[in-house]
Amino acid sequence: MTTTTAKGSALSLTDFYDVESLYSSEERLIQSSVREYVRSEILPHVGEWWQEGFFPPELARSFGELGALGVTLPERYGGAGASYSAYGLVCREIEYVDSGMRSFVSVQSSLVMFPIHAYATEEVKLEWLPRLASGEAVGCFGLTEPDAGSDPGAMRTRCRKVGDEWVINGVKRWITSGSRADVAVVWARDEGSGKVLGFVVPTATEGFQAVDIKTKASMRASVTSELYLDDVVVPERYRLQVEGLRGPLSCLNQARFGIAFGVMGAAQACFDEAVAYVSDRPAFGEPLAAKQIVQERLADMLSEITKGSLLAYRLGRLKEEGKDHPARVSLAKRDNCRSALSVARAARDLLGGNGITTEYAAIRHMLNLETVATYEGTDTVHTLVLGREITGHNAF
Ligand code: TGC
Ligand code: FAD
Repeated sequence: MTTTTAKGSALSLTDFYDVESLYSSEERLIQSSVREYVRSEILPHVGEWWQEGFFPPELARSFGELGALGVTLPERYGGAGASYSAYGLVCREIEYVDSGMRSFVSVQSSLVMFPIHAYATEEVKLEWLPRLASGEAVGCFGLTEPDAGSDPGAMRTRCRKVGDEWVINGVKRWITSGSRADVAVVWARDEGSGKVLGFVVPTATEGFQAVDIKTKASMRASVTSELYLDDVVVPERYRLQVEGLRGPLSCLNQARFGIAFGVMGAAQACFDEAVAYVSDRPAFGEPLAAKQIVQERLADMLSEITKGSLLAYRLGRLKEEGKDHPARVSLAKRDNCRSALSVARAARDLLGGNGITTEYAAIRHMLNLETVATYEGTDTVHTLVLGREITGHNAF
């Protein structure tokens, strides 16, 4: 991996604007320990896992031991009690390796541990959070349905209260870690009040079934499933203390934040690979790196990564100050996904024919990033969130 420019200046090609120096020593320590682990233990194998469509189950515990699950949660629940920026940096380091690996961590931390921490009773927090933090238990988040993705308010999954229990019926689609999960956070509309409610659902509950989606050409090293809930009964204590769409959307805010950091890791991996490749690859009597248009493309890639890293840094500090307005998160999620996709596509192209093989990382990242640009709110959804913020008109 290139760390300084070939011209020999002190500038780093992995941190051109010295953004890392803006983080605290604790944040950088967390970042470097995750970097070391994922690059030595996961990177050498991830291409093969992706090809096979496989997420090794033991990685859950490895991420737990690394402290990568529930980074921002208090230590009494098994978290690391670290900053949001530290969580962002963890996402960046993991996504350098593969977006599917980061997805696992995002879902566990932002979409399962966050709502349990924010909205469950103390008893339920103590029951699930330490196990989720260690990776002993895996979680999934069921919001999207076959006919309700961008518009989660159109969900058909229903819940109804019977005595001290809730009965849930419905289908959820595109659920990361679904068939691996021990616990699912499921969102359903109450037949009584008409409000969207959230539940902690142990997946061993009768009537719960998860079936994997096997035809993905993206995120292949990640498990994605359909969930079927057929008269699933959970006790009242497993209902989350939040009502309405703001419940699930508050979780998405956390995960989108991690994505804004994470995708810059995938982009950096593609850039590193492209720089190394064009430096050696001969064309018309000299290395590709000596060609003007190749240099322009590398300069564009470096600009995108530098701007996206600065955006993520600022978003982290805003979040720590409690100023992470959803529209700010939308801007960073949308823009950094666009940047990362453009970098990955350029890297893929600069690698020529080799760029379409999984012996190199570019096409794997490029295909994964198609999912990242789609989930957690499509590019268009975030455009319309920003448009609504700018104009006051709801154009959904
Ligand atoms: P709208 O009227 O705008 O809002 C309903 C209520 O929610 C509140 N709210 C938010 N709260 C927290 N964070 C946000 N980002 C929020 N956005 C809105 C809002 O204040 C309101 O609260 P209240 O108390 O006044 O009722 O709702 P809408 O029906 O118009 O929808 C808005 C829209 C389209 C932006 C939203 O539905 C949306 O974001 N759609 C995209 C759905 C999406 O992102 N799904 C992701 C599923 S999970 C996933 O993809 C995981 S991938 C795995 C991984 O992360 O790796
Ligand atoms: P649709 O909403 O049908 O969108 C289709 C197209 O229409 C898009 O281009 C969209 O931008 C556009 N569109 C939608 N509304 C408008 C509009 N108003 N104006 C103009 N254009 C519009 N969900 C979960 O709940 N949990 C998970 O763990 C999870 N993991 C996922 C993992 C993977 C690999 C994938 C692919 C998805 C995952 N999702 C998950 C679902 C994901 O969040 C949805 O796919 C996403 O929100 C888009 O919904 P949709 O697929 O139904 O597309």
